[in-house]
Amino acid sequence: MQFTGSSLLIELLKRQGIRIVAGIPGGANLPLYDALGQSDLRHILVRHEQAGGFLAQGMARSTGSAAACLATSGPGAVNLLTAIADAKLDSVPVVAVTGQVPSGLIGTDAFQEVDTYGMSIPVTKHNFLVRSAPELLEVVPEAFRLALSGRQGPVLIDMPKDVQQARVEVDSLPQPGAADSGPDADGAVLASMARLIASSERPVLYVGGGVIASNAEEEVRALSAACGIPVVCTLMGLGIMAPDDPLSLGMLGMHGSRATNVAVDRADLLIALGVRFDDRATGSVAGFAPRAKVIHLDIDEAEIGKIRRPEISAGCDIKRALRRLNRMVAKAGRAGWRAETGALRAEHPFSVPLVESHPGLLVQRLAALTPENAIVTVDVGQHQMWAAQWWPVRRTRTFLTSGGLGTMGFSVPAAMGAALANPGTPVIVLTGDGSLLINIQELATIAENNLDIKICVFNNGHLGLVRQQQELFYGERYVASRFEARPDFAAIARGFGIPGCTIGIQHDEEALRRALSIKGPVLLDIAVPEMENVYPMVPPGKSNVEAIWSHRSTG
Ligand SMILES: Cc1ncc(C[n+]2csc(CCOP(=O)(O)OP(=O)(O)O)c2C)c(N)n1
Repeated sequence: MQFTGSSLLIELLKRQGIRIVAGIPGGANLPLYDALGQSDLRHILVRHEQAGGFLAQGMARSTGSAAACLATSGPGAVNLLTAIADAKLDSVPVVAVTGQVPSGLIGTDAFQEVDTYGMSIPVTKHNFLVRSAPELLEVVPEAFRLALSGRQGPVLIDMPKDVQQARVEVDSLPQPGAADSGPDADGAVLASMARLIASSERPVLYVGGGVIASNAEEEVRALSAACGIPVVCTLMGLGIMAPDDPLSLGMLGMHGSRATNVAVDRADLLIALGVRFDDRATGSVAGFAPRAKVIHLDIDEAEIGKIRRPEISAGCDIKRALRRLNRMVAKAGRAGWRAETGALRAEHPFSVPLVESHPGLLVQRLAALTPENAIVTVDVGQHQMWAAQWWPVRRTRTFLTSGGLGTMGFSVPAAMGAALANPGTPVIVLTGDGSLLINIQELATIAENNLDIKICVFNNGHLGLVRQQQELFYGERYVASRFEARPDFAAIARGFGIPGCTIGIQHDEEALRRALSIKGPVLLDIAVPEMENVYPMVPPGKSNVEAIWSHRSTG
């Protein structure tokens, strides 16, 4: 078979199951685009490479499959790096293909040359600089295998222009790269975990994104139900337990409820599954679950003991380990502990909104007006935390958020990926007036592809989470957190060809309902109180039980 480097790359992407690829063309990847144009791969022309990376993430996060994106050399590649770093911190399988200047010019400061390979090393799981077209036969399947295996993550393939143009004769095409099956936990280790669970009186399951990556939600619920163990989750673990499950205690950490953080504080055993003891989850590490022994299961051995030394641990595939563990554990009701955590939950829900205009109520209202199977993407800031607290996440892969890197600008392009990968599934964006502006150009992409995405802007006229920290921890010295210019987002949306509505009073339910019932994409600019804060909030350096619980109490 005759290929060029470019047509071979496209063929290999297709064999990996890639049907949609996002990007922007430029001088150094035009041969690739030429080959793309002659294939049946669907290309989404984003308006900023970062958005192409987030679009790929939206596909990968909502489906669990690897997704791909493209960028040209130099500025294109550099623009993509934020989305790649974001995928690294949240372990999202994305394969990025960048164009590079011709091999002979590498290192000469050629036009649009940057050392993409070097710059991407710290933010990728692995990266390749392809030196010849036949190498692609190994590199592409290997890139996908690496992105999907073990702890998932982004892989970058940098392709010089001459490699894209080279002609190559291929006898046979390789098998697509697939995830290796992760290691198994040792049987004796699992047996001692079962014994430790049996001897504990106040165990808590602490679950995160690793459970979702290993598709182990059912096994977690089974363990919780069999042994009467309450479950707390990280931001990345929302959806593992339905919020109305009596054993679900919700999100822990900096903005977790008092019930959740107090339950962890009282626990005598913490069963940590697919989590990395991130500082937003633990607060001060010394004060985190101080009475608890720790069991830690994670596919990434490097996470074990990184922050907290466990009593028993295994670097293994969580799903398979839990299946075996669930057969070993002694069934238990733990009526006393369940009653205690149930009472905590009843006594201390999230700080109850005191006023009708509280954005938590807006989140609930939007959820009630949105079909249950919807995928929600959120941006970064107060609205993200209100969403995490108040949106009822019933299934995994339906709440997409930039957890690790906390990248403003994530929600809109991630929603585009979710909409493209899940046709017919409603997609809703919750964003802030700050975050929206970071990738607002993507409204053009949404309009061009008529993606059915409802964008809800929580407009408080501020970089709200920054303002909140200045209020609470910097003596109300507000620096660079207030927007003096207030864009008319509804008019801007219309300028991009998307219906836009301004909703002055956020509890005007009828106006919300009308706006959300518009067919196709729509942007709702919703006024929310400017000085509202997210509570609880753990002050920097404090332990989770020292949170500021609400406007009124600090104890
Ligand atoms: C790219 C990027 N720059 C800066 C920050 C720091 N930051 C975190 S939250 C926030 C404010 C977000 O404002 P907005 O999107 O309006 O949301 P709000 O907090 O008001 O709900 C900022 C600036 C960030 N997370 N990401």
